[in-house]
Amino acid sequence: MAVKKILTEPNKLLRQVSSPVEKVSDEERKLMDDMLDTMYAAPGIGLAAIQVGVPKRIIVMDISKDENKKEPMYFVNPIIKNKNSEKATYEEGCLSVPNQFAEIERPNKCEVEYLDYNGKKQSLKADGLLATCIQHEMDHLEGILFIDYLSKLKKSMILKKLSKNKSSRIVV
Ligand code: GNR
Ligand code: NI
Repeated sequence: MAVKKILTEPNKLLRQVSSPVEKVSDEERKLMDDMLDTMYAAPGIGLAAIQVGVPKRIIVMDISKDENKKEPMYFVNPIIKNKNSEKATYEEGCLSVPNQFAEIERPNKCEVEYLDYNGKKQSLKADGLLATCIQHEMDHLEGILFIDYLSKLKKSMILKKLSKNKSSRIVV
């Protein structure tokens, strides 16, 4: 178990498309354990492997509200089967875009197929925050960040702030 460094924009790795996992083995389980530690330490409700620099299609999440009752979820090679045409808007943030938040509209429900911690095939119907978070994390697997959905102006303002903070080592 280890807390890893989370990559932040601007970083080319965050734009890389992640590769499918061939087999869920101990190496992947170790990565998922470390990702979960990293996510809880941040703290955040989801994390994609690329955010710790590993370009594999692996996501961990925990959207439980009770800090004392952990409900970790693991998704390997997730595929969205169905997206609802109805939309929902959430204020999103991202550990790779620190301290920046924006309202993002996405399908309000989705169905996802994936392999679990043990490599077993699973499917899940998600709505609410779970649906939003899964879609946010799956975007990471394609090298997409939530700021990509904003207007050019809003996006460039956020990127400017981030580069400034990075170069002067100030974290606001
Ligand atoms: O911790 C996180 N919170 C969050 C809130 C609204 C929508 C998406 C998220 S995911 C984010 C953690 C993160 O960056 N995952 O990639
Ligand atoms: Ni994110």
